[in-house]
Amino acid sequence: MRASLAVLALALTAAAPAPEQRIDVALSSFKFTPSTITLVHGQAYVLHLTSSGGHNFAARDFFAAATIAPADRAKIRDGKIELDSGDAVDLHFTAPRAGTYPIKCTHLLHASFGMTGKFVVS
Ligand SMILES: [Cu+2]
Repeated sequence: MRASLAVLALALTAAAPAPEQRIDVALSSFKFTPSTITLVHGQAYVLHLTSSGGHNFAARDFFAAATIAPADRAKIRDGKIELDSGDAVDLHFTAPRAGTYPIKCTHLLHASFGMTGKFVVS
């Protein structure tokens, strides 16, 4: 019994993921700060979004490719996370394959006013 517990403890240790890194992104009229988010494939992150207005964080290709924590999947609707002024949303995920994935706010004209960004995964 003691030996099997030791094996279990070793297995849990080996499976432990790298520490999660936090990324803060502020949504405001009309920008994402920062607008470029650099990630490393396979690394775990928590994306902390805050908004000072009614905006969304639309990143359909990224959300489809990344591994989103099951408890956070319902925060994404139709490839977007909607935020009202004062909202804060945390999204836990593991970065997908290398590439560049666009981000925008899909509210009327917000992207044309400059509310765009991108994930760059290496
Ligand atoms: Cu917006």
